[in-house]
Amino acid sequence: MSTLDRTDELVTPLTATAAASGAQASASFRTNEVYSGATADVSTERVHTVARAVLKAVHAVIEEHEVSYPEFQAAKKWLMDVGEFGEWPLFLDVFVEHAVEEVASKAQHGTKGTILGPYYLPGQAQLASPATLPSRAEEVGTPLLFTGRVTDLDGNPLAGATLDIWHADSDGLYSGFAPGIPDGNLRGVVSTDADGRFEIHTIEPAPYQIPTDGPTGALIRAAGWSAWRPAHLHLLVGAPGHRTVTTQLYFAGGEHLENDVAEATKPELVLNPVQTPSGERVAEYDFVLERA
Ligand code: MBD
Ligand code: FE
Repeated sequence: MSTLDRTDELVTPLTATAAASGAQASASFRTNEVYSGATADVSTERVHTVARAVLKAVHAVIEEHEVSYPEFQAAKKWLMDVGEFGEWPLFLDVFVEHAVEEVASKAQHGTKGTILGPYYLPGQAQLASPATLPSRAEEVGTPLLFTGRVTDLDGNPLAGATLDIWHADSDGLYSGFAPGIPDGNLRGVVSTDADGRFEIHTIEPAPYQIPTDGPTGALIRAAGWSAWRPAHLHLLVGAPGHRTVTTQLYFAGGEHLENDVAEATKPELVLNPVQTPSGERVAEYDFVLERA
């Protein structure tokens, strides 16, 4: 495992660093309600059962692979680095959250969910449909019209449903977590019209690469894994009286779709955008919400 120099500058203006985005993601995790459960009251019995099972699994790996003292100490250093770089939200959402989501989704109906990830921020601009997400005057990227309907399980339109949408820019960077991008860029909360329809104008995001200058990137490099997620839109889709769906939508034919490092793709969550004469690509998707 490669060694990381913790004395690297923590924040270089206008350069995205693992430590800076990790600090933002950690602060967001601690303050934003969407991650609540962080304060969940868990019984002694349950902590005993799950924590003991985790430790037993670790012991089994050490025994099976005859992990040595130097390897144990290198792993300890790496775990300390993940904490110091604020990369626990990133690491856990990339490598673990999909398993938790798969358990949760067993009892769910309607549009498939997938992982939330570390880059959600609440309180974005409220926009009526048709809407255009806030973007920079110089925003680069293929124009995208994302459109569709929100209905209940019986196909009845849900007027006043909300799509809380956020996505990376054409460099794969998120506002609020990378320097030099205005707050709220490529984020918004869009309400459906009387027929449950929405129209959202934005640009196509680029694939996302795990930061290469932090401990998560170091592990990925040391293990020879891919550091990429396919391009995606993040969404929280909700309506009064209905369960909010946390999901992501991907792009057919896009890079990394078959080997998402976060294992968060599902065949039902792939958009098939069509080219229009104006140069804008149009992607349609209908959401189905179950009652809360
Ligand atoms: C992302 O953009 C993301 O969506 C997830 C789940 C993890 C890391 C970065
Ligand atoms: Fe993402």
